[in-house]
Amino acid sequence: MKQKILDNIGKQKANAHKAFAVLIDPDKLTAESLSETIQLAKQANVDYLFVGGSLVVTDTLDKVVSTIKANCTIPVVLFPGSPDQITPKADALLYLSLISGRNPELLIGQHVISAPFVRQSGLEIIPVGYMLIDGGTPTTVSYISNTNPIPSNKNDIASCTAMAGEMLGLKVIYMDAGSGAQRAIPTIMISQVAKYVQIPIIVGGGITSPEKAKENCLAGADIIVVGNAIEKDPALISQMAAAIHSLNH
Ligand code: 1GP
Repeated sequence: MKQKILDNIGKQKANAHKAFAVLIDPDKLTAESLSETIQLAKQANVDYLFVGGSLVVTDTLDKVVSTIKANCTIPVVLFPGSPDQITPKADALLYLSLISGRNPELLIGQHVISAPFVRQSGLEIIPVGYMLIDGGTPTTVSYISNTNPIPSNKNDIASCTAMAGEMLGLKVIYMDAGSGAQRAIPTIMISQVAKYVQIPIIVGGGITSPEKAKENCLAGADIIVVGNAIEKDPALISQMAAAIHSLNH
């Protein structure tokens, strides 16, 4: 099975290259705002476009991904809130196991049900240990997943969860405070987790400033994901990208 994007993420980590992913929620975009986001992402050399949301209530996923693919070469990575948010038109799929929670459906159950469909899609599969961290207020993802996030001051729980995920063979850890979180993940927790795992770390949820994005990278995040803040202010794409990429040689 092809592993182009995962290989690239691994190479970027090996070269200490920090990457920026813009999260596109198909429900929150108009045709105009999608086209603006694509243009700004191209200009800012955004590394990845993640597409998905906890709840995709419209049927625009396919169309959004086709539009992105027709207009830029930035890899499109699905970040699905549920197994029906999959389109073979994307480049890869974050195959998420919610390892911070104790809901068997999101650890393995839904994966079993959707396995033939996912395999058939031909998408590159990226096995991800997905860790929800408390962001100060219940987010859509904690409500929908029916799981408790890891408390934001429990660095040891976060580190052990990430370590277990790595030893189970997951290829990436995604630390997420949830979309629109009141508080982003504390830098100290990111650096603790980074100390204990070798695999790449994605960090997202509630990141609203380029400074915070940069701080997270210095703490050990390899890919920063921003969605909400960019929906409110698309100009942040270039500022975030500049802050993150300023750390690359
Ligand atoms: C959510 O990590 C992503 O799953 C991005 O969060 O929308 O708060 O940037 P924001």
